[in-house]
Amino acid sequence: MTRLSQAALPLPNGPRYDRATLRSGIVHFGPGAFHRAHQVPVYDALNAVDPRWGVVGVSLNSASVANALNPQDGLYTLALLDAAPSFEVVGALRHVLTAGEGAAILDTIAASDTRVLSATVTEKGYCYAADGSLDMDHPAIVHDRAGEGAPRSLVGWIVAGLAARRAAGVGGLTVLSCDNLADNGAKLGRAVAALAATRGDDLADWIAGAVRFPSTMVDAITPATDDALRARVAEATGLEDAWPVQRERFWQWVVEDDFAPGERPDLAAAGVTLTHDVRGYELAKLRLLNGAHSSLAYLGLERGHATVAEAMRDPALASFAERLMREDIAASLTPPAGLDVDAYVTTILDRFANPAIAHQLIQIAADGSQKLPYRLLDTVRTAQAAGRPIDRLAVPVAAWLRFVERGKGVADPLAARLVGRLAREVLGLREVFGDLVDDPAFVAAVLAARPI
Ligand code: CS2
Repeated sequence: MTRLSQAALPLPNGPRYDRATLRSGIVHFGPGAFHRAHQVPVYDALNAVDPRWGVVGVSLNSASVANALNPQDGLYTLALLDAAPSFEVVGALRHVLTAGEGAAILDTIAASDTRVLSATVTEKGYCYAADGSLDMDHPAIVHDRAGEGAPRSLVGWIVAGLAARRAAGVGGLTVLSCDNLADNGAKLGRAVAALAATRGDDLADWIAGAVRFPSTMVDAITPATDDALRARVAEATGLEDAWPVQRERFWQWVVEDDFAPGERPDLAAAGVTLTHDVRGYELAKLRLLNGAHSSLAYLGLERGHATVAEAMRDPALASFAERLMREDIAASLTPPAGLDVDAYVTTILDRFANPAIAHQLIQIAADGSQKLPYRLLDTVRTAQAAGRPIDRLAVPVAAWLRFVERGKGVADPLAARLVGRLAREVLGLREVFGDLVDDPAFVAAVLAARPI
């Protein structure tokens, strides 16, 4: 079977423009499944009229994306899964660089065509402490502060890249954090400023004047790629693709309208929402969708389910998730004008139940120590401050504690301090629970919470 690559074009299912005219307007750290399923297709739509928005990916921790996609000239297939699935070949990703290609990474960030530096590196990729500031004691940040050799952290690469950009005299750009963290842009801006300030030059001042860090809300359910998807794509397209991606048809991207001056991608033309109130969207999505997702993951695995859709077919779990969202989480939100929270919850429940998507609960269960603070614990804090009960919110937190105590399938940067530990011990981890460690009502509610 022929492998997907530039030589196989043109194809009826895309890309719908001449890739020879593409320029690289975007440098993206973390070109994994989520970025390629959610954002690269948005740039593909823009390139059909304005081919400045090609993407250069940078994969810091693994060469596997580069090894799979560079032989395909960056091309890959996006499977959109619903009752009538479709398969599109996406063209906007041009090349993937790895950490060993430091000079090329810096040159790309410093190129005048580059207008956006974005990231999807998951929560742990930012090296933040529990209070959301850059963890100056994180080994990668300690290394990057010393300034010897190539950076190891995302924030270190951004600072080095911005220094190269200033030296090249090409002006600032926009840095877009696209992970599931509240205030993701503002947090990244503060982290970059903090690391730049340790350099002993005036780079931090230049960044403050030339670089913008809008916050974003990203949403599209994107199960990890597996061999079943590779086989399905080969059958549907007649081409071999080493790393296709899959997602539901629904997608949403809300971006704070705060870009650096100069050229920028016309994201609104491709269906992205630009707003000055991104926080309301971010919190609604993180607390409702991701909060319910993590709850279904820990409670569902315990009840023997493998996927979200399967968990949603379990009436006890489906009704728990619905009540958690409608009664407990919704009360913690101040939705932006125009967001009907009840209708939003209904859409989320429908999306979770999508039988065309096999979203593994164990994938969602990963990195709980990094996810729970944004997904459930902030909601607990809001409920307590308003004097509302937290019993139901404590149920998934307790399920996470049982999950890490059992240890089966736990993938988490804090795994060594979680696996096999008793609930009471883990509840003392300030990196995860912050001030809630000292809150007897919270600790009592979690210890009292029973499985469903
Ligand atoms: C999921 C998210 O893996 C997880 O933790 O909750 O990836 C979720 O599917 C996306 O945020 C949906 O936009």
